[in-house]
Amino acid sequence: MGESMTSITVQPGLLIERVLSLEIVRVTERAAVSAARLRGRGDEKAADQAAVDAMRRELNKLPIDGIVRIGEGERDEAPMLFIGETVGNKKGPKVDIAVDPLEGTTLCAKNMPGAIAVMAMAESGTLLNAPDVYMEKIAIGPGYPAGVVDLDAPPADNIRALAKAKGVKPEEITALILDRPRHAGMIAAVRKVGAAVRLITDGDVAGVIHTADPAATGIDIYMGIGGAPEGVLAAAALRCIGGQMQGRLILDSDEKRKRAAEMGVKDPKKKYDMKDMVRGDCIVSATGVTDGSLLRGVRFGGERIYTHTVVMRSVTGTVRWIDAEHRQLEKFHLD
Ligand code: VTB
Repeated sequence: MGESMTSITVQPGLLIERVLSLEIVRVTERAAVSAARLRGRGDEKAADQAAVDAMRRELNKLPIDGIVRIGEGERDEAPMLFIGETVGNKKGPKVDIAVDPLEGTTLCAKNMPGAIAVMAMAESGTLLNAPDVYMEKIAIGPGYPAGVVDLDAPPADNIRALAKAKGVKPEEITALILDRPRHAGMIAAVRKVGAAVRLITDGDVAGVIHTADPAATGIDIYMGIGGAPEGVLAAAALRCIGGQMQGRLILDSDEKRKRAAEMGVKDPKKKYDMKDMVRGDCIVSATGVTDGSLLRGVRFGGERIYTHTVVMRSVTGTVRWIDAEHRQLEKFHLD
């Protein structure tokens, strides 16, 4: 017939990873749906637990030999998805796992915008093993020269440098910052130089992701202090979509320094670049729990459940937005 068939060729090492980029979507979808059932009930613990259970159940079905590097807590304090727990059916590649089954538990409990279920899967041994402490963070999207902003520069200098690189006035820059008393000085400095501040009450993984597409989100820069585990997840996402991020653990007590050292942190004052936090290829998935400016929340439509997910792959930089309609509802184990 003379017709040539084209076939898909994927490098052998990347095949599993490519297939897993859909499997990982299932994991965050399940966690999001389970948490969303408990939206607005004022019970943070119950919502978080529902998301953790669902995420762990799905993760354990995946053809991976995974180890949780960023999880619900350290072994003695978290019964599930603790740091060091092995996940997956062990019949696949060795991978590092970072999870936040419900990022923004308070947002979910209060049914406020921006709660997500999020996870990252990375090449074995490539994720920063961050203890559950605070981290100073700064992040911007793609398209800027390396080092245009810096964690150690004053906020006003960073805003001015970013504005210059973007070719706009500082007045046209918007910074996203967690609304906490500890950020009062930073917020004042950003406003003084003329820029706008958008405050969020929680959810700085999504906060950092906002910087990747300023035209769509209106956010040019994320800055401030949030959780270190969230920092590693955000770095994984930005590694896929492009952008720059720096973070530094806040180890302000002997106990924290000891914990960090036990997890392999050699220099407690190290300024981590995005690529120090996520040293290899990764895939990241996030599903909306409540409606947010990045993702829509779960919709329960009687016969169907609707989810909205973004999944990204660092190897190719592909970002997929997945609107799913679920008809087989038993899979969610909702009752
Ligand atoms: C942030 C935010 C999280 O914790 O990391 C924040 O992204 C930092 O901690 O959603 P504090 O609340 O103590 O300031 C969360 O709000 C909750 O994990």
